[in-house]
Amino acid sequence: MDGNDEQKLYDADSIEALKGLEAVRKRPGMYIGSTDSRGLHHLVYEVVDNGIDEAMAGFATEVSVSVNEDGSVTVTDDGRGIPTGMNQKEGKDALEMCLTDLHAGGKFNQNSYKVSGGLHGVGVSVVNGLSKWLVVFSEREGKKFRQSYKIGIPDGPVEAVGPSDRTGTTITFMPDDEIFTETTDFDYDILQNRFRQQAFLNREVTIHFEDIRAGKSETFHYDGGVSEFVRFLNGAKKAIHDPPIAFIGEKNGIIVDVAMQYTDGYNEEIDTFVNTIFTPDGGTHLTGFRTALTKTINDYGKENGLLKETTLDGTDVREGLTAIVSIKMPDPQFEGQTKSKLGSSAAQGAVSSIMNEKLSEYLLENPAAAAMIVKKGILALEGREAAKKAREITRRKNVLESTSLPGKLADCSERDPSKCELYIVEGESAGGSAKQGRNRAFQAILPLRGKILNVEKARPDKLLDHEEIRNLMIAVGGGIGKEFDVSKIRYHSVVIMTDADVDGAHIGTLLLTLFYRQMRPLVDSGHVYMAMPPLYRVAKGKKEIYAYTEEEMAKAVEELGQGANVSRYKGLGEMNPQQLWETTMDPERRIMKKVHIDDAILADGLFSTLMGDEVEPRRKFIIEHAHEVINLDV
Ligand code: 0RA
Repeated sequence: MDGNDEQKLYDADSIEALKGLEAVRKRPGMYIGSTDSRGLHHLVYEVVDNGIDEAMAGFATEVSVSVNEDGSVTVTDDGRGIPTGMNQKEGKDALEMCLTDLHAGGKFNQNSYKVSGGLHGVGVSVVNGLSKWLVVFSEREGKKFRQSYKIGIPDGPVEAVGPSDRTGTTITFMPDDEIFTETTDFDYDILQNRFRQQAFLNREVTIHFEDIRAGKSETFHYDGGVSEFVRFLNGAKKAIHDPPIAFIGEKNGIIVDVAMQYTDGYNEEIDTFVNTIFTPDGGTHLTGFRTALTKTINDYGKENGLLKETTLDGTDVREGLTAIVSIKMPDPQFEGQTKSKLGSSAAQGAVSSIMNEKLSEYLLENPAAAAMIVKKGILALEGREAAKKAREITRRKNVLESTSLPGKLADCSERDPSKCELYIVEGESAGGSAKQGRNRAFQAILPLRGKILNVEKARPDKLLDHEEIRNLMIAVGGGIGKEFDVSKIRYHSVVIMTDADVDGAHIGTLLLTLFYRQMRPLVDSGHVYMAMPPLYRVAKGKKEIYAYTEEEMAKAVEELGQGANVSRYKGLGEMNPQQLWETTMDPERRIMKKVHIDDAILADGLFSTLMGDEVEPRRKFIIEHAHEVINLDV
């Protein structure tokens, strides 16, 4: 092969690479999920995950991330550095291949617990293709190498730019605003949550995070790993034993890292991960954990005379349990449309066998905690049986009363749920206005008297003792708790309408807690909304303008000119039925925000913190964090 041939080969490969990145730019969603804020943040995760892969493989300990003044992001790790030097087969520098060939990363890097599958592990080349510009430095073999790119295309060859006495990789990229048309702003809280979680899951790594623009920085490192993760999730909940039960083991090349802690509450939260990827739909590792948990606790109870005739079922032994199951395995297989469920059958056996062995060991060595756990399971079983009886009674009653709707509900005449809206209104007087102002064809009104029960603190079998909860359940129509069936709901829009004050916010949170804990699919399928009443009425003569923000108010004052009169609405009750319809309920004019819970892990902790016993964390959380978990889309 002479020089010319080599040049041709190089060009041919460059064209191949170009085609690959063109595909990425044409259909970015295929590679990073979406091009909204979520997709934007995936770029950072992708680069950081590469550094964490190096840490998992034992070559790196530190990953530093910085959001720079100009909005670009720099990620540095102290791993081996991306290989450099001409790749004979491809006729191209290995570093360039890694950053421009769609699937090059995996070809070289044989780390067996690599993050792969799901949306991650697509490779830094995808980030490169979606960046206006990117600069990479690789330090290894005593030298520092550099290459830069524009929308994934090299500005020039890989160059040695100086000596180096360390190894590692540094990548700086600027997301392309022609791809990320919605936003290119990185959110401190979103990134912080992700890095904290990665640090919990990889106890060997330290993640430094700095946002120059936000003027904030933080370092995440947890020697306790998933055990500290569980403590963090339990937040303000009361644990019945501390430290969490934690163990790590290995079987058939699968590393199983588990931590669990029982609280005095009733919620079960088991979050599972494979190679640090969250698997929201569980899968084989979760099944292995659950079966082993049920078996081990029952065996212990029987052998130690704590359980006589009865056998606890899975829900009994999981009541009040918070757990993290994090496994690391080569080449995990994911299932389901969103690839959010682990399918690899080897994981089930590995998790259950390590659980069986280590959990029985723990129970034998900690008889006091073991007795409490078994006792808690027995209480759950008793509660479950009592609830079953109560349901049977309710069912029988319902047959007699032909499932009558609550008297306070002013229902709509339309019967097709997809066209129906239920307004849950704070206060009897606003409820009255809403009843008069609504379009009774498709809008139903349920007024609430005062505050509803905080379901976070109530026994599940006692919920239906509360009239307001019963009314809400019957009105919405899908049932409650584990039996909730979203296909049976009577309204496809459930709208929370409260005053724009502290009490209103509290009632809103109580309702969201009820929906999140007891009617979760209602929230997940996007049926829950917050009504947004105007904050001001600006009037002059016969003209009036409703303003929903301070800015709108200022604009309206300007528009109406001298003599404009501004009144601030303090509550829904200040509006007459006509005004309530025009400003807040008329589909043509109203503003409603859809409630969606972005990150189930965080939301769970948030609700516990918000609705638990301790006041201080609640106050702090409401002020600092509420906006980041409960995302409201207009
Ligand atoms: C390919 C092969 C090797 C390491 C890497 C890629 C690597 C990629 C990235 C991306 C960010 N940080 C990274 N660190 C390493 C192995 C190289 C060897 O065997 O020395």
